Amino acid sequence: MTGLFTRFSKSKIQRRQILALFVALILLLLGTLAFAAATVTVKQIDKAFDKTSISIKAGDTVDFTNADTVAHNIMSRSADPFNLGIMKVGETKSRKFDHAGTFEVVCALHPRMKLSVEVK
Ligand SMILES: [Cu+2]
Repeated sequence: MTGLFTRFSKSKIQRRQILALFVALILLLLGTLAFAAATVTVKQIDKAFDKTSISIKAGDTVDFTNADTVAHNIMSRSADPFNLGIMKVGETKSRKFDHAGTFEVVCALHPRMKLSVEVK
């Protein structure tokens, strides 16, 4: 009876250890996903951005894809300025946003094209 109890207790402890290890692994995975930087795609179609605004986290990247029939020049004169240069049809250029704030992104060739990027 004592032997059976000991064996039962041992396996229960082992099961708890395996469960604890499993929970730790899941938490680690969730933590990694929560802190992983994301990439958001914004397309240019018909001389416009396919979104008027996006909200991202600091460290995230925006892929600007020219899905239009004309060239574009994505840039920003805001507090975190950048200029991706001329983008040919079908071309994608990326911009990583490291600083929090709201930035207006425009096209130097088409002044009506505007995108608000909120970085949290
Ligand atoms: Cu343009």
